[in-house]
Amino acid sequence: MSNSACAFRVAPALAIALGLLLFGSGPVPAAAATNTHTVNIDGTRFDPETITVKAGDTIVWVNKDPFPHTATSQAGGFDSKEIPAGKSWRFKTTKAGVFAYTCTFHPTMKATLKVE
Ligand SMILES: [Cu+2]
Repeated sequence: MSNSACAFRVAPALAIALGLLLFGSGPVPAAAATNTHTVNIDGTRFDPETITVKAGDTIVWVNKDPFPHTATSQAGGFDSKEIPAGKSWRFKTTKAGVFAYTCTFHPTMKATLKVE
């Protein structure tokens, strides 16, 4: 076997290795123009209690408790209605503002959504 024949066998493996290296360390592809943010509902609390997003972003409230909750802005803006245990509800923001919200079942649950 000549050296050149050997090189032909090695080259594809090198190319694959290089490709994996580039793929693994390359920049993460740009996210979609709008972002999605998660608010967990866990232990009868919103987590995080304050979240700041850009208008057009989507918020997903994930109810991790074994009983229902709501995410309700009583001043207007949004109302999830009942989010059953283990379910989630998403809301796409449209306009800037500061929205205090609560759970209608548990008035001690208070949180704030800030839309910039
Ligand atoms: Cu609740």
